[in-house]
Amino acid sequence: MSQKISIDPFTRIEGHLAVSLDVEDGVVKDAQCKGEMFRGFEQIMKGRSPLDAQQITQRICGVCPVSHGLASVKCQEDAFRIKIPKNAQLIRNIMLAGNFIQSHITHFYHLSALDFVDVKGVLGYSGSDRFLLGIKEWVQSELSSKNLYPAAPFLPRFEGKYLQSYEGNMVAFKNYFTALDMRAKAHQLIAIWAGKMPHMATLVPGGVTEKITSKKIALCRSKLSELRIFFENSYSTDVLAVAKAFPEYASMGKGCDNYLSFGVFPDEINGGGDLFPAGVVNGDNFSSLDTKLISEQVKYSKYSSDSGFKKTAPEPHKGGSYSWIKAPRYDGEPMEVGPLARLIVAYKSGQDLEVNRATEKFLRDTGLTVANLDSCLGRHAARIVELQVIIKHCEQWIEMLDPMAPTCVDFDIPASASGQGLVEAPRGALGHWIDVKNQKVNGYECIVPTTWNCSPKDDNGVPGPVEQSLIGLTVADKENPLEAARIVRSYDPCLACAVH
Ligand code: NFE
Repeated sequence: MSQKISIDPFTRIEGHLAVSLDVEDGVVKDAQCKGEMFRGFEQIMKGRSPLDAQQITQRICGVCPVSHGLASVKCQEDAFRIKIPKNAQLIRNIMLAGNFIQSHITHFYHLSALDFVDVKGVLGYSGSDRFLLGIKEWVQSELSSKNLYPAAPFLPRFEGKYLQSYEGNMVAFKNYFTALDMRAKAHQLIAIWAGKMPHMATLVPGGVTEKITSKKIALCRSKLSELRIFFENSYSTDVLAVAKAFPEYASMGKGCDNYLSFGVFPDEINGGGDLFPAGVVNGDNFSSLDTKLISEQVKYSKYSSDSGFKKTAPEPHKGGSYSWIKAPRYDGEPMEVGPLARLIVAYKSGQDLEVNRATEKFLRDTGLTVANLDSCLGRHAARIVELQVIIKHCEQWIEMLDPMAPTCVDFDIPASASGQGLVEAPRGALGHWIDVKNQKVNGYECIVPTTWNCSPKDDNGVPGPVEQSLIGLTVADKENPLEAARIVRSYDPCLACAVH
């Protein structure tokens, strides 16, 4: 029997993702990933000073503004032929590291852990932790109230098999709240150099305007050390507990088997090379990145402009379209981007890299294989593997800051220029492209991680990566499609970014 399942809204924040599934005899035959709004940031940029770009485009998102800011200054630096000083690169790495930590903690605890952790378990809490006793009392009173959504945001939820361990549930649930403080600390770490967070004030083409002092270095060390302790003692162990309790998810949620990374964290310790290299993987084949092979296809997207690049003419009523998200393709193929893509691209590049040693150690410790990484659990695991490497290097970048050396350089804006800025955001490959004419923005284009992952079908009818992860999935209970929720959220979709 054929049925439709609609999950709308999907994400716990950024609620304009909808997913619809065509299910036959419990198996997903087709999936549609829908971005349900248009924002028009590229249009907003036209006619403005290029120097507005990093401020305006950071407002695409409050979760990953560091990456948008960096992509924006990098496309200007490419266009204006600017080389930034070493201090600027170090500060940018530190700010981006802080953003990865903040974003990954948010993703696990606040956006996806509640798909696995049994929050109702707190009703049976019998220990003496005053915080958990307070939460238990609150949930009880909510459930006996007449509130439309009692105990939100924890309930309602899809019912199904949650973590069985009483101890595991209580620890992870308490960490949900500690994680809120940790996110604030990660923002404070960034704000030491950014002036404020979210939306950094000090990031400019040519570098970073904040001066380096020994007090700021000491503060930065102390924030990072608190984050490292939470990462090692809580986040990593909670992810591993979920992985142990739900081993079936190490073979569920397989993506499109193509991976793209723009490369990130240029690292002096690594001889100036990226800590996570750029590249493309199709199946087992690694190739170097060529951005000329990127196109945006729009047959099923709400745009009247043609498929191609740098074209955005919205058309809400276009026949046959089902999403405001475009379908980016690399050499005609869909690409998964994000933490898993960074790991796989590094691994298949065959280079001697620290991240590859961390991946191998993770696989040895868990008994998983590289093939298992292409899965729902693999995406969660990739975040803890990469954070381990990023935190370690961030500690070294802090020690390399030189208070006596400059943090930015001056420059002129030429009459006409164009450039591209590539970076990796927490959710994957992010590119900004700028065209300048008469010293004003003549064209601006962003291709964003969730646009790759949540893309609709392309001009050839090939589904996007998230859609491919859902097709073939068995949904046990159509009223509670928990399997689909877990898989889609493993990609950490951010629709505010995707539709920008
Ligand atoms: Ni709105 Fe973002 C990240 C970017 S996702 S969170 O990470 O760029 O498309």
